[in-house]
Amino acid sequence: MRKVIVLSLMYCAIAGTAAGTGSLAAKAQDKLLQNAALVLDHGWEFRQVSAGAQEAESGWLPATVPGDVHLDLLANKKIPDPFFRDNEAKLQWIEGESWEYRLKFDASTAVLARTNVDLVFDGLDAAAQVYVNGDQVLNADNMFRVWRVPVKSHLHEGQNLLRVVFPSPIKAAEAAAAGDSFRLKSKTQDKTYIRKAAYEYGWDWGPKFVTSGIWRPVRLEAWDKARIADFVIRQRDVSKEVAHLNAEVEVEAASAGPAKVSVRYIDNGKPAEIVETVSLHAGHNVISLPVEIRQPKLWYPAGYGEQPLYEFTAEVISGRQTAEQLKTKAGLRSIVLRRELDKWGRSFELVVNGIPIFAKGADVIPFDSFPNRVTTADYRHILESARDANMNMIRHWGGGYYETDGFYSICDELGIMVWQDFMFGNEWQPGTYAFKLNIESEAEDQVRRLRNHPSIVVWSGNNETELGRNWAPRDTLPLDVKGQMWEDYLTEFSGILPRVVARLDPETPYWPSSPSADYEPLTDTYQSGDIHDWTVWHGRVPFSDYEKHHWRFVTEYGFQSFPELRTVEAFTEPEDRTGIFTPVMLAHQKNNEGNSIIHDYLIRDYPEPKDFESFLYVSQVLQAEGIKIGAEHFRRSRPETMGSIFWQLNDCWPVASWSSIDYYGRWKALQYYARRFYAPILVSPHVEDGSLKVYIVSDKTETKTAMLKVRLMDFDGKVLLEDSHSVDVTPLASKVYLNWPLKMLTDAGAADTSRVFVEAELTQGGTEDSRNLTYLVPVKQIKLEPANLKVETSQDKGNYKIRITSPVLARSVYLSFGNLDVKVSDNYFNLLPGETIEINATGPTTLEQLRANLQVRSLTDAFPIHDQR
Ligand code: BMA
Repeated sequence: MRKVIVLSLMYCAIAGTAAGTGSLAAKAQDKLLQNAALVLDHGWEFRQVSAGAQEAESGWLPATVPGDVHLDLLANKKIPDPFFRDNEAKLQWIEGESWEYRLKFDASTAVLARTNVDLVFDGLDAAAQVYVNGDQVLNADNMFRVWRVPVKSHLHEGQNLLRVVFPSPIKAAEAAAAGDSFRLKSKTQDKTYIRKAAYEYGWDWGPKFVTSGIWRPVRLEAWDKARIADFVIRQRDVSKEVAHLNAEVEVEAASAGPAKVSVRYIDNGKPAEIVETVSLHAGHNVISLPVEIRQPKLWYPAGYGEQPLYEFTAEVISGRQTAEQLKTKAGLRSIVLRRELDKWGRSFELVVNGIPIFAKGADVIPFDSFPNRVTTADYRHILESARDANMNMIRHWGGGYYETDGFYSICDELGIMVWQDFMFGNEWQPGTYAFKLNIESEAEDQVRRLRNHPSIVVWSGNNETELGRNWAPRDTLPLDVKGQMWEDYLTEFSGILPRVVARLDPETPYWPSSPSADYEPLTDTYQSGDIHDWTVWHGRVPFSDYEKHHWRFVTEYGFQSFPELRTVEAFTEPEDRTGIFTPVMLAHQKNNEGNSIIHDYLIRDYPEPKDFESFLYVSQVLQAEGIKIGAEHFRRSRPETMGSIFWQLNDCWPVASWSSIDYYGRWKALQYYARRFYAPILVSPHVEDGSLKVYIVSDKTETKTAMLKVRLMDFDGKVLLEDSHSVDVTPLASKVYLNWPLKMLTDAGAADTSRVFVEAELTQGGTEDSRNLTYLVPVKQIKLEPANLKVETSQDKGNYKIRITSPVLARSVYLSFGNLDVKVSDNYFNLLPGETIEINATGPTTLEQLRANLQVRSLTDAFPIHDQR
């Protein structure tokens, strides 16, 4: 969000010599007086540090900054593709080595003429020593901090040498941990002593690549009297009528003196400016300018309104010089995490601009094991996919890294709310004083950087550290040790972090951990806080068990599937694809027994798939159908439950995992299902208490008049029972709009309940809001007929139309296109008996190619003939 006005020093130098060109020269002179940044992103080299070779001029290879050592080795063809087959295991040596990066750069007279020159690293991963012309200027130990070091006295005219030495991260962590003798008692892991993305050490969906590198931009910043250290729009009180804001400009001044601070913005189409003359003291100054905007255009989560952003520009003028300008954007909204005692315990709901929002979404993990190859287009694709699947929230999970500004800017633009974990994933954290200071600085850096993003609606302390407080190896520790650990935990996650949030971003709620009940007791009758429901998958219970609980807010629940064949082909050889238990398929499954769990659940509901590709397909249907049960139950349970965030949206490499979109951005069945089960108005037929009840769940803020049609049908399309009536759908609520006792269904001719289904459909003015099917028997007992799909393709200008029809009910119809990049308007959908569905397809293909590659199958096609039901 924050943008430093970056002046190219090159430009200053050239323009400065253009004397006599009138206003250009004057302008250039002006700019020379402004603060300037020299971005150090070209000309880097790296090498492995080998014993005794420190001084040698050998082994240097070109490097990319920002980047990391794995990507540099790959670019220099020193290692094979880390994601192919089982290459991960062959690349573990890299983390045991030390690496060195260097840059020779010219410091121009213009830079050296400035009073202050700072070397700024936006991120070093992680343990690193930095040298300028041989002098050590920094010893870094936290990937998530911004490091600013005054270096003027170390620079000289002409060529300078910047060196960054990364000791082996494993050895550096061991050395850092050695300073804390308590770790032996508390069994705290060495790796936690260096602040580094936890997933680099491997996760139950991710490979282990513990890397090193200058992973965020680095630059020299030159300034004289003052620089703007930070600029934030504090939202004291925001309503539809008026927004009372404070524009806070933080100024670092080299010396005391007067200055003019101004803030400009556009108010209802008209430019507005607030100016204040202040006397700065040497050091850190906070200047707070009150701003009032009448009838503000508020920022809303997706589905509730627009996402307008106001741009503000801060300027500091000292003497006759403009020292610096900084721009920021703000989305004006009020946000409350409402926690009130109610009949179920204590509520947990996000209220944005006065509207209680049911949070619909998924957890987000890092987009790659090597963050620097993630592009803005990648972020956009995944986040737009979330928006397109009717999500309004993601939880940005704590085992990775704080994302780039670009990522959060896209969330701002799309109205995707972010539950932002601080980056602490599962492991117990050290309790030393030095560690506490370190994480306080980290939290300050990150909250400052991200607080202007309206999308961030919750800061949360960590992922599952509180939950795991008594997990092995901590379960057997002596009580006094546990007591000390708990004190340290509370200091960190209910002391340091919330204090930083309260100081720097008090308008955004803080939550101590995910999951947590904020230390309240939980009983069968008293529910409070958020939950990770892993009874399904880790607990191996059936999907229907989701319906046993009425949680307040679910921040994780999930089930794995395999990615589609094309993705599997990208990391395998043909011999790896003979089954899901080959060594390479197992190398791309990181959860213990994960492939067996998928298989076990699959055969509870379906016959054994007939081949490898069918297995991949059925695994996706299994996952999607399972999560649908949870998601619809949670939505039906509003207002008791106010959030459904499933685990997980994306992948960091090609793998069998809980994701709904694979590493290559390909939607799995779950993502298509999510678009339906997260529809703004959901119709959800459900068999309970001896009845078929049809719920309608509405996220709309107004009553909607719609047509509800419910039909009991057999698989050949014979309608046994039908009801169709107009309903006024209550806003922001879940209610039953039709109730058929099951006896009514059997009386209507549903004698063989394994061959019938109920279709519920909600339309407004003929347009479908939601359509949903349910069955009267468990999945295993459903007796489908082979579908014999009829497919026709045609061309319509640049697009293709695919018309599919089936005489009988066809479940989870799946269109695939071999290696063609074809986008479809829908996939994994149900086709009613006799119905024709037209799918739009786009992509770089001819009609002939499309026809040759298109495969359309439905569930029964995945099983051997004798098992098709
Ligand atoms: C929870 C998450 C992740 C994990 C997932 C699946 O523990 O917070 O750590 O990947 O479940 O096991």
